[in-house]
Amino acid sequence: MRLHTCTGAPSPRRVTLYLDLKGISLDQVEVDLRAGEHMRPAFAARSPNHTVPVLELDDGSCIWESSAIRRYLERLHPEPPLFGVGPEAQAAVDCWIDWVFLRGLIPVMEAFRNHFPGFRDHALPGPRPVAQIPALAERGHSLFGYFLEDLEQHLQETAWLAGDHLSVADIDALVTIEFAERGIKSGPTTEHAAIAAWRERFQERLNAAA
Ligand SMILES: N[C@@H](CCC(=O)N[C@@H](CS)C(=O)NCC(=O)O)C(=O)O
Repeated sequence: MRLHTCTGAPSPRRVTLYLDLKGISLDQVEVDLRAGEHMRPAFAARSPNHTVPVLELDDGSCIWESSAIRRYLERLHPEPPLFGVGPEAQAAVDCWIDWVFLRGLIPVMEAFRNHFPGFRDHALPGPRPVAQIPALAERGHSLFGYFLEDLEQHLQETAWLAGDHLSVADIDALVTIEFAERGIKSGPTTEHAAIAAWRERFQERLNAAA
């Protein structure tokens, strides 16, 4: 089994952070997105979307969505659980995964890909041309601001996004914030004290898992 990945890109990071917290070690193959390696036929055969991450199994079949990769690995390695334990906790994790995706990750992606000239006609990943819409970049910045406000308020009441236990929803929120800090130069400020404390807790868990 090997993971096709690209260091620094947010979607692969949703998986590599998961691997770190689970203590799973996998062979990793670096895909050079800047050089367009993912657009070549060899890679296209692994992912219809031409995106990373892709988990290639030993029989050559491929799982080409970060969410699907994590769920697959969770079935193989249930401990420590990162998708919640029991129906209610699992439902809460699912709710927060979707919340982060819609309220955080998509806005940051729109702010990033609709702004930089390098993404001209490639505002969405994939093989089809997609025009940039500058207004979406602007809207992405505003929506990310709301995301931070709402996350701050939520984390004032709970240790982790979905309750008492760290889950993949926390991974996705951290990936979103790191992506925004690097990609669109926006992020939490001193006003976001609960987010800062949550990041410290997260880092402690990563240190402990290392
Ligand atoms: N929904 C996919 C999104 C994957 C995705 O967009 N990956 C980006 C890197 S973060 C990519 O491969 N981009 C290639 C491109 O923009 O052409 C997942 O979560 O796996």
